[in-house]
Amino acid sequence: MVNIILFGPPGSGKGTQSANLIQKYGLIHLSTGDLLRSEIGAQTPLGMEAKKVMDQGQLVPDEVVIGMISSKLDANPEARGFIFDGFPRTSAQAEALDKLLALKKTSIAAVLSLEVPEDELIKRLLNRGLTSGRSDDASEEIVKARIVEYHNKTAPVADHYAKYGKFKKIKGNGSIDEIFSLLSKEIDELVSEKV
Ligand code: B4P
Repeated sequence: MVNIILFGPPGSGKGTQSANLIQKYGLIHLSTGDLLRSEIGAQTPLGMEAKKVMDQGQLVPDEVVIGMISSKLDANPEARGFIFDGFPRTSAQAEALDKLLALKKTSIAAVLSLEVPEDELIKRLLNRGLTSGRSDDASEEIVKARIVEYHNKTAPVADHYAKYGKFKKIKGNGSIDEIFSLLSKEIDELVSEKV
């Protein structure tokens, strides 16, 4: 199994690149953002609670997202591996993920972190907000709050995996194809180590 965390601030391209990587490597895409938006779309109680938090640019409580990931892992016992997109976003989530994977006798192979300057992140998210209907992309104030939340709560996840030599920075600014090639080069090495 090859399990990869695609890491980086809001708007760094995690979702964009995941969509292409799962096609190439036959991995399963687990995006907590997509899972939460589907709960919001279905107007479930979980979705309605999550929306209030997301609309302020804040993170949804750990137990909610950990529960969602745990059931998705259980639902895919035959997977060749997973791309985790937008998860883990806190140290508690990282510890929970390590434990869940250990129970399945596997682990994270690498954390690939998309590095993008802040002005570019803001530009991308506001631009997406013009067409996506996503309320968390609707104003510069919310977008900036999400970036602050990232620095406060998510950046420590990098240290958690750097301790094990699993953290790698990838240039996230450039064409989508160029960044895809950089990520593929890293994943090719991980896949060849497993064979
Ligand atoms: P997410 O859905 O994870 O999304 P994101 O951080 O906004 O974006 P991503 O990095 O995937 O960027 P994308 O490819 O879309 O999170 C949304 C919210 O959900 C969070 O703020 C939080 O409230 C909640 N949440 C999710 N997971 C959670 C967790 N684990 N714990 C707690 N709360 C959680 O790209 C963005 C834009 O840039 C797109 O328009 C794209 O087309 C464009 N783009 C991408 N690559 C580009 C490139 N190379 N050049 C130019 N534009 C590019």
